[in-house]
Amino acid sequence: MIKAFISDLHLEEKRPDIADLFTQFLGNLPATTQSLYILGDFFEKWIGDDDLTPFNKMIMDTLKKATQSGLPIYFMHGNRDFLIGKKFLKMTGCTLLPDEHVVDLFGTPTLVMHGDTLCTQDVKYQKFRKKSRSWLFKKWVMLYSLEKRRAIAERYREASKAHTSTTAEYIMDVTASEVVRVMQKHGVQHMIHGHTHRPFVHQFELNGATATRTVLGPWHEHGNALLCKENGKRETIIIR
Ligand SMILES: [Mn+2]
Repeated sequence: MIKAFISDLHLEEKRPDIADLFTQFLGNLPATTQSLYILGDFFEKWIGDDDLTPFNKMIMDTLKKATQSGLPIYFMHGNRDFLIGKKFLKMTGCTLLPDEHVVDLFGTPTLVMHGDTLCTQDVKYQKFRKKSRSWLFKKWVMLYSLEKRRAIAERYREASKAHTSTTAEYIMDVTASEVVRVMQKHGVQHMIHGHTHRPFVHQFELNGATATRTVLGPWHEHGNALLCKENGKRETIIIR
């Protein structure tokens, strides 16, 4: 049996190649794959479940086909697609997970997250995050027309680009103490997340034993996924 993990595909209309990689990835998943976890930023942006462009519909159909063929897909919000809601889930058959979720990896409890909440030194972003995730903000945003929301999203994207290009690298990486705090909170020794686009398996000591933090890679240059097997083995696959 296999549990598969991906994040940060940043799917968007102007990169049909990434959508192709995703379809290819789904089609080539081993038959023993028990479930797929998408840990956020699946889309480059999501302005509401009513934004049913041909591209979005095509991606949703791909997801639906997979879930209907018997592959459970678990979905977590990223900072770019947190407006994914009930309609999307219903149309695709995906199940939404909370921002912090413990997966039973064949006997090893493993915390999965998008990863943005771990970057606590980015105070400006955390402030925005807190505001934007409230139901009130979401409700308010959804009152705007699709066109207006598209413009707002574009503005946010520009602001975010400017912010990341002027913010120090270390501030945009995870805060070690926050990693420890959240792992202790859930009583786990292992964690998987995305967001930082710095794929790596970090090993460190926690509670007198080895702990790991696996960072998933983005799909800008090629697809990549983490496959966790029943025997405890892990494999990172590259999709080209
Ligand atoms: Mn992200």
